[in-house]
Amino acid sequence: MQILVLTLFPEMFDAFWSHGIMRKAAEQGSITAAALNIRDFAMDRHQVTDDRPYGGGSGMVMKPEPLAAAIRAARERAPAARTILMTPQGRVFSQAIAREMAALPEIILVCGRYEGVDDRLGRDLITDELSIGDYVLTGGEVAAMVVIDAVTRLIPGVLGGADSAERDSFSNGLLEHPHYTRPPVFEGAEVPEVLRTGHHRNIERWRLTASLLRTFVNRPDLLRERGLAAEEVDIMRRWQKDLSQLLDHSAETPGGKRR
Ligand code: 9D3
Repeated sequence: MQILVLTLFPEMFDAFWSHGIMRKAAEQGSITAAALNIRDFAMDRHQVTDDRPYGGGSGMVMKPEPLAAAIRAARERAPAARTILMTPQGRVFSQAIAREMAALPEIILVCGRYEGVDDRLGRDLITDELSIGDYVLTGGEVAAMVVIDAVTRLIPGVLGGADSAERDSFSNGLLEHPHYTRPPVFEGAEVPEVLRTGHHRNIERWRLTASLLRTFVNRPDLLRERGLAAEEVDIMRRWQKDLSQLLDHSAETPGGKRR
């Protein structure tokens, strides 16, 4: 996949391209990636990229001409690319969108700064708009890195294990179970006994239980969306029964520390 980023801060991507998964993906030829400076496409002497908003108001707006020239130059290098504007107004990025994007041969990501880009740019130069969530960033660069990271690790051959990308959180719709490594006791906290038994069936059951409970407590929205398989219903009924017993017993015989 060819990835082109249009930004006023291309240096922000230098470290991003040269480490970890991005570096590996580039070295093995799974991606080629570059950040182009929008300012280089401004035609005036001072290479101005922003201007005051029509209608007044605080803040500045990105001028359309440098952005349009930058997008057209990027499209010459990547003619089949979708051109995706990173903006708080976009569709919210998700693992499902990452999967779709991982199948594309080329993408152009446009990073806004200031209050945003001149809206007339959207008419035919922008094919898609993406947000990464409901919080305020100072520009599209960090959001573009989030998208590129999530997409690149899904490109076949980029991650070590054949199925490791799709085995973790979100691929089965549950949060991950806890992980442990040595030492067996860390600052008084022990690794759960069952993980040291080598009893694979029990370990799988423990992990599924931990995943279900974590998801139930932290992300009940994910569980409602996904529903439960038969074995998962069994596990949750077991917990429902234990909790009911505790509550019934406490109603009859109140205990615990008074507050
Ligand atoms: C402070 C300005 N805001 C008015 C209340 C509007 C605003 C303009 C520009 C808010 C954020 C930005 C810059 N953000 C992005 O370019 C951006 C973004 C984000 O802020 N959140 C989530 N996803 C994205 S993608 C691009």
